[in-house]
Amino acid sequence: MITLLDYGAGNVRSVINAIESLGETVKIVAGGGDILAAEKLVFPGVGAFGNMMRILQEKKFVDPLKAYLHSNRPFLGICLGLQALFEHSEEAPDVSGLGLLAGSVKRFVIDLSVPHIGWNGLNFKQASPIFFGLSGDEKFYFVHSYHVVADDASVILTTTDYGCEFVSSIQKGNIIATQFHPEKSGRAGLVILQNFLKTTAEPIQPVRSTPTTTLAKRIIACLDVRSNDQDDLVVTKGDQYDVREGGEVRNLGKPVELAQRYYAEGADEITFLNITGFRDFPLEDMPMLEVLRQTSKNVFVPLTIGGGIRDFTDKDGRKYDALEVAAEYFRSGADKVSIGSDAVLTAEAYLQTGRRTGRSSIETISRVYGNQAVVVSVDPRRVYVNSADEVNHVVIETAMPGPGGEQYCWYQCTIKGGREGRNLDAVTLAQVCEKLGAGEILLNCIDRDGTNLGFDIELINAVATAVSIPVIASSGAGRVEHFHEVFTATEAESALAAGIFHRKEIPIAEVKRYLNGKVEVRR
Ligand code: 1PR
Repeated sequence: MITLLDYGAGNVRSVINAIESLGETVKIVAGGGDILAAEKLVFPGVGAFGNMMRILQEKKFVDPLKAYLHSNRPFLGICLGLQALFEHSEEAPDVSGLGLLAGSVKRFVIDLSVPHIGWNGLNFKQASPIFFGLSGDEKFYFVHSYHVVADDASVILTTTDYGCEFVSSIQKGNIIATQFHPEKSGRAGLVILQNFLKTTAEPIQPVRSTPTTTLAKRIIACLDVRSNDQDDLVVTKGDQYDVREGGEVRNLGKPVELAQRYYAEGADEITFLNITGFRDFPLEDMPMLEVLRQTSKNVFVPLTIGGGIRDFTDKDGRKYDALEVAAEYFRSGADKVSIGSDAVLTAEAYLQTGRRTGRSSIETISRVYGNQAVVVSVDPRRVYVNSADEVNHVVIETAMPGPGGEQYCWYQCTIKGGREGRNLDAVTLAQVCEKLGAGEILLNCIDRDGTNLGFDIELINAVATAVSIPVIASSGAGRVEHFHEVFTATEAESALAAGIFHRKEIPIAEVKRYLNGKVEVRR
């Protein structure tokens, strides 16, 4: 029996699912007594350090947790569950950590995108039973803006390189904690969890074949989901966002089955977009939540869900806010939520007043769940102009002139799945959303969507160079070379595709085979 400390923020479902998939049962902590009585405790921390410590205090978990840790019984901390073991964090300077280990938690000060999101490797500093069965070259899923700085080097199990060398796991006696998420790290992550659960594994110190670790470029499979005319929830796919063919919604398969297929084929991440979320309300659209619950049972890579994340009043007049919608998605197995239309409206309001309200979906969700949990999905369309100063937007000079020979264009944001164009450009939207707390930009392109013509490199460069958070390039992938182009001609951290995977034109493994040796990928 594994005892799991869930303090109510973020996705603990995937930790439970991963442990259960290894044949163990999980008991969730209901009170401090459960912590004191635990034989093996897992603490998956998600979100923001200050919020986590505040909730642990409120629930009176801090003293039992300290007592458990000092008893040296088996403990596995994950992500913030590692950071909590230290004395302080720059993320919340007035809040104390558990103080089991001397040292603090610092924000990355590097020239690369922050948060550090994606699959990276481990430099092994010591032997540990949790490494039993690893070759040393595996990659694990990270998502964080802060990292621990341990005063006592003897507790450091592994480090990882990302603009600097940082501590990615520690061990002190039976206390183990990782900055990465074993439950989201595919087979390699399950090996680590299994070693922790059975505690009979031999300590080993794997050796990497390269001197430093490198963050992999991610290949993301995207599933646009909606109900068809027969009311079945299906994966669909548009051509420039038009998902109907001969009047019918294209049906490319069942969401849970397709997600499982992509996991097995090596997808680094899976994104579900509830594309009619702008008119349906997710909390009344329960099938989408069920899709997440089912998928997260045996898909152990990060899951992002988008569609309908906004404040909403139902037909009985009950008000829901975006944070409640996001909370339900996280509880159902999502690791990140993606906000589309509401981000555009929020940015417009911010630009008009110059003030944050603190109440927007981006702000409220990032405050509780951390910036890394908030993706902004942008649906821009090219608008050609004759000169750079013709409009009051970020305009680029384009190598692909418009129908009238126009040499310039800007990228107009849309809402409601491309149905409504707004007076806001994609570069400004991305910058405002970063300022408000978004942790990642999912950059679609209506002109390229479903065309197989390749990613819009000009758009991606315009946005990726304007923000310091990671950008996911999306729309238009048609050949393996397109992935190589987007990773070498832009700073995009990941590339998302839909049609070529759904139609089985190019399997994910073939994309990775082609990139291998040219661009760092997870194999
Ligand atoms: O506005 O917060 O409710 O979110 C709605 C979400 O649904 C947004 O993220 C929006 O991008 C998405 N969406 C709405 N309508 C459509 C549509 O297609 N009619 N899909 C839609 C967007 C775009 C991609 C697609 C890539 C790759 N899908 O994510 O998967 O373009 O396709 P490709 O590789 O086949 O070219 P809200």
